[in-house]
Amino acid sequence: MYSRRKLTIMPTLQALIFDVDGTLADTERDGHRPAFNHAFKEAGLDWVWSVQLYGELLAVTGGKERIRHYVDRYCPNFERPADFDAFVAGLHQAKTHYYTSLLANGEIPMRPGAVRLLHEARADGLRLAIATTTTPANVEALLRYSLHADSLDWFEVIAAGDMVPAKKPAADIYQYALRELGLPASACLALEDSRNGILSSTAADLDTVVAVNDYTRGHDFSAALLVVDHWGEPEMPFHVLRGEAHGAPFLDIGLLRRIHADAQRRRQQA
Ligand code: XBP
Ligand code: MG
Repeated sequence: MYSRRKLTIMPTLQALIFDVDGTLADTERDGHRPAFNHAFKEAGLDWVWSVQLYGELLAVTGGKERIRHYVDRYCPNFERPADFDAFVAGLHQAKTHYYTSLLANGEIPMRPGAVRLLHEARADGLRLAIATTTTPANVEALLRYSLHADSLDWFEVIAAGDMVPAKKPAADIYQYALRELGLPASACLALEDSRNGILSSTAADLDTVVAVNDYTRGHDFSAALLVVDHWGEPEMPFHVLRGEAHGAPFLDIGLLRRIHADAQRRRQQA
């Protein structure tokens, strides 16, 4: 009598879905934050978001939502204009203008290992997507000026900002990216930098690896497969903060494929 072992097909890794802010580039402290302050000053407002205050405000994703939260929480006596939504949208539009100018001046570099990883993923035939809370204009400017003039074409899907009703930590933006890719979550990995980000990716049932930054180092990443201080370069090895990197000095496609396969195996054995 032979035993009928359940033949289980292990899903292979087919796509990487990248977050943008904090993941591809360290954009918040020296990019988005000064752009917000520039827009506030130009509007004649005495609002100044310090490095520390901005760290607290980052708990709210989305620039427009963050401005509203700031007014609600810190400006109880602010006399709101009649059309407050239009006022917020106007501030955010000005901020986006300043932010994309910073990018065009080459002031926001990609994070260590991010460019190498993207080139390796393309060479390996992995499909690429983006799932971010920031605006499509900001994504396009970052890719064009900090990555490569043609790099918008590297990503099959750029899921960004108001394309979905609910921003991170809701799953919407990752679910949108998966639908557009036409792939199950089991065939993908998400790369993130923040608690809101991993809450969003895991709510979409995506296995996730994380590179922390100064604002997110203390966040709860217990759901991550691997947490590192940056994606690493041969001449600048990363430090593993959580999970198993099997001795690798930096994140590459081989390590991502191994991490993905191990996670799928664990899921099937559960
Ligand atoms: C980070 C965000 C964004 C940026 C600001 O996005 O929450 O809101 O802080 O950009 P992610 P906008 O980590 O998902 O890339 O002002 O364009 O929202
Ligand atoms: Mg992020």
